[in-house]
Amino acid sequence: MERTFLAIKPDGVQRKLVGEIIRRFEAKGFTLVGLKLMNVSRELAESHYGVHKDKPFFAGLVEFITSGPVVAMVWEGDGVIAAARKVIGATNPLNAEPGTIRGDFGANIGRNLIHGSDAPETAQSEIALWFSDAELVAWQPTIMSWIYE
Ligand code: IDP
Ligand code: MG
Repeated sequence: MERTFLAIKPDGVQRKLVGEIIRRFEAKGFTLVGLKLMNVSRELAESHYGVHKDKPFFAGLVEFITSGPVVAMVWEGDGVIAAARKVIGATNPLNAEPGTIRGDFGANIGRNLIHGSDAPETAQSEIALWFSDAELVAWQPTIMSWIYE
Protein backbone atom coordinates (compact mmCIF):
# COMPACT_ATOMS: atom_id res chain seq x y z
CA MET A 1 0.00 0.00 0.00
CA GLU A 2 1.00 3.58 -0.63
CA ARG A 3 2.58 5.75 2.06
CA THR A 4 2.84 9.53 2.42
CA PHE A 5 4.68 11.94 4.67
CA LEU A 6 2.59 14.53 6.54
CA ALA A 7 3.80 17.11 9.06
CA ILE A 8 1.73 19.34 11.30
CA LYS A 9 3.65 22.62 11.19
CA PRO A 10 4.47 24.78 14.25
CA ASP A 11 1.26 26.83 13.82
CA GLY A 12 -0.87 23.68 13.94
CA VAL A 13 0.87 22.50 17.09
CA GLN A 14 0.69 25.93 18.78
CA ARG A 15 -3.00 26.22 17.93
CA LYS A 16 -3.71 22.81 19.53
CA LEU A 17 -4.95 21.33 16.27
CA VAL A 18 -2.87 18.13 16.49
CA GLY A 19 -5.79 15.96 17.63
CA GLU A 20 -8.24 17.50 15.16
CA ILE A 21 -5.86 16.97 12.24
CA ILE A 22 -4.95 13.39 13.13
CA ARG A 23 -8.64 12.62 13.67
CA ARG A 24 -9.44 13.58 10.09
CA PHE A 25 -6.95 11.12 8.61
CA GLU A 26 -8.00 8.35 10.99
CA ALA A 27 -11.67 8.94 10.24
CA LYS A 28 -11.00 8.84 6.51
CA GLY A 29 -9.67 5.30 6.91
CA PHE A 30 -5.93 5.81 6.55
CA THR A 31 -3.46 4.02 8.81
CA LEU A 32 -0.87 5.78 10.96
CA VAL A 33 2.50 4.04 10.63
CA GLY A 34 4.89 6.72 11.95
CA LEU A 35 4.50 9.56 14.45
CA LYS A 36 6.84 11.86 16.37
CA LEU A 37 6.84 15.32 17.93
CA MET A 38 10.13 17.02 17.20
CA ASN A 39 12.03 20.23 16.81
CA VAL A 40 13.26 20.63 13.25
CA SER A 41 16.91 21.49 12.64
CA ARG A 42 17.82 24.12 10.08
CA GLU A 43 19.59 21.40 8.09
CA LEU A 44 16.47 19.21 7.95
CA ALA A 45 14.25 22.20 7.08
CA GLU A 46 16.52 23.32 4.25
CA SER A 47 16.72 19.81 2.89
CA HIS A 48 12.97 19.21 3.13
CA TYR A 49 12.17 22.49 1.35
CA GLY A 50 15.22 22.34 -0.97
CA VAL A 51 13.01 22.56 -4.06
CA HIS A 52 12.00 26.08 -2.93
CA LYS A 53 15.50 27.35 -2.10
CA ASP A 54 15.43 30.07 -4.77
CA LYS A 55 11.96 31.36 -3.85
CA PRO A 56 11.59 34.70 -2.04
CA PHE A 57 9.72 33.02 0.83
CA PHE A 58 12.41 30.35 1.46
CA ALA A 59 14.21 32.05 4.38
CA GLY A 60 10.93 32.83 6.12
CA LEU A 61 9.68 29.30 5.51
CA VAL A 62 12.78 27.75 7.10
CA GLU A 63 12.51 30.21 10.00
CA PHE A 64 8.86 29.26 10.49
CA ILE A 65 9.29 25.48 10.30
CA THR A 66 12.17 25.58 12.82
CA SER A 67 10.32 27.96 15.19
CA GLY A 68 8.58 25.31 17.30
CA PRO A 69 7.69 21.64 17.49
CA VAL A 70 6.33 19.81 14.47
CA VAL A 71 4.38 16.54 14.38
CA ALA A 72 5.96 14.34 11.71
CA MET A 73 3.83 11.45 10.46
CA VAL A 74 3.68 8.68 7.91
CA TRP A 75 0.25 7.48 6.80
CA GLU A 76 -0.65 4.47 4.72
CA GLY A 77 -3.56 3.69 2.43
CA ASP A 78 -4.74 3.16 -1.10
CA GLY A 79 -4.07 6.40 -3.00
CA VAL A 80 -3.13 8.16 0.24
CA ILE A 81 -0.67 10.61 -1.35
CA ALA A 82 -3.20 12.38 -3.59
CA ALA A 83 -6.11 11.88 -1.18
CA ALA A 84 -4.21 13.44 1.74
CA ARG A 85 -3.48 16.50 -0.40
CA LYS A 86 -7.25 16.82 -0.92
CA VAL A 87 -7.93 16.51 2.80
CA ILE A 88 -5.27 19.21 3.35
CA GLY A 89 -6.54 21.64 0.69
CA ALA A 90 -4.91 24.30 -1.50
CA THR A 91 -1.57 25.84 -0.50
CA ASN A 92 -3.15 29.23 0.17
CA PRO A 93 -5.79 28.70 2.87
CA LEU A 94 -7.80 31.57 1.40
CA ASN A 95 -8.28 29.45 -1.74
CA ALA A 96 -8.73 26.15 0.11
CA GLU A 97 -12.23 24.68 0.08
CA PRO A 98 -14.22 24.60 3.32
CA GLY A 99 -14.01 21.07 4.69
CA THR A 100 -10.28 20.88 4.05
CA ILE A 101 -7.79 21.41 6.90
CA ARG A 102 -6.38 24.61 5.41
CA GLY A 103 -9.85 25.76 4.35
CA ASP A 104 -11.29 25.27 7.82
CA PHE A 105 -8.41 26.52 9.99
CA GLY A 106 -6.08 28.71 7.92
CA ALA A 107 -6.11 32.35 6.83
CA ASN A 108 -2.60 32.94 5.46
CA ILE A 109 -0.28 31.19 2.98
CA GLY A 110 2.64 31.44 5.38
CA ARG A 111 0.63 29.71 8.12
CA ASN A 112 -1.05 26.81 6.38
CA LEU A 113 -0.81 24.29 9.21
CA ILE A 114 0.29 21.10 7.51
CA HIS A 115 2.61 19.65 4.90
CA GLY A 116 1.79 16.70 2.66
CA SER A 117 3.94 14.97 0.04
CA ASP A 118 2.83 15.82 -3.49
CA ALA A 119 3.84 12.69 -5.49
CA PRO A 120 5.12 9.12 -5.03
CA GLU A 121 8.78 10.15 -5.52
CA THR A 122 8.60 13.01 -3.01
CA ALA A 123 6.69 10.81 -0.54
CA GLN A 124 9.45 8.22 -0.69
CA SER A 125 12.28 10.73 -0.28
CA GLU A 126 10.50 12.70 2.47
CA ILE A 127 9.72 9.55 4.48
CA ALA A 128 13.40 8.56 4.24
CA LEU A 129 14.49 12.08 5.20
CA TRP A 130 12.30 12.30 8.32
CA PHE A 131 12.08 8.70 9.56
CA SER A 132 14.40 5.75 10.06
CA ASP A 133 13.07 2.30 9.10
CA ALA A 134 12.92 1.36 12.79
CA GLU A 135 10.54 4.25 13.49
CA LEU A 136 7.95 2.98 11.02
CA VAL A 137 5.45 0.43 12.28
CA ALA A 138 3.74 -1.79 9.73
CA TRP A 139 0.46 -3.14 11.12
CA GLN A 140 -2.92 -4.35 9.94
CA PRO A 141 -5.95 -2.60 11.46
CA THR A 142 -8.53 -5.27 12.29
CA ILE A 143 -11.31 -3.15 10.75
CA MET A 144 -9.63 -3.24 7.31
CA SER A 145 -12.45 -5.23 5.66
CA TRP A 146 -14.89 -2.43 6.64
CA ILE A 147 -12.77 0.19 4.91
CA TYR A 148 -11.64 -1.72 1.79
CA GLU A 149 -13.75 -3.96 -0.43
P1 IDP B 1 2.32 22.85 -0.56
O1 IDP B 1 2.70 22.88 0.92
O2 IDP B 1 0.85 23.01 -0.74
O3 IDP B 1 2.89 21.67 -1.29
P2 IDP B 1 4.36 24.46 -1.88
O4 IDP B 1 4.11 25.29 -3.11
O5 IDP B 1 5.16 23.21 -2.05
O6 IDP B 1 2.94 24.18 -1.21
O7 IDP B 1 5.08 25.41 -0.83
C1 IDP B 1 5.65 24.87 0.32
C2 IDP B 1 5.29 25.74 1.50
O8 IDP B 1 5.92 27.01 1.36
C3 IDP B 1 3.80 26.08 1.66
O9 IDP B 1 3.08 25.06 2.30
C4 IDP B 1 3.86 27.33 2.48
O10 IDP B 1 4.12 27.02 3.86
C5 IDP B 1 5.11 28.01 1.92
N1 IDP B 1 4.78 28.97 0.87
C6 IDP B 1 4.47 28.71 -0.42
N2 IDP B 1 4.22 29.84 -1.10
C7 IDP B 1 4.38 30.84 -0.21
C8 IDP B 1 4.28 32.28 -0.30
O11 IDP B 1 3.98 32.85 -1.35
N3 IDP B 1 4.52 32.96 0.85
C9 IDP B 1 4.85 32.37 2.02
N4 IDP B 1 4.97 31.04 2.15
C10 IDP B 1 4.74 30.29 1.05
MG1 MG C 1 4.86 21.18 -1.75
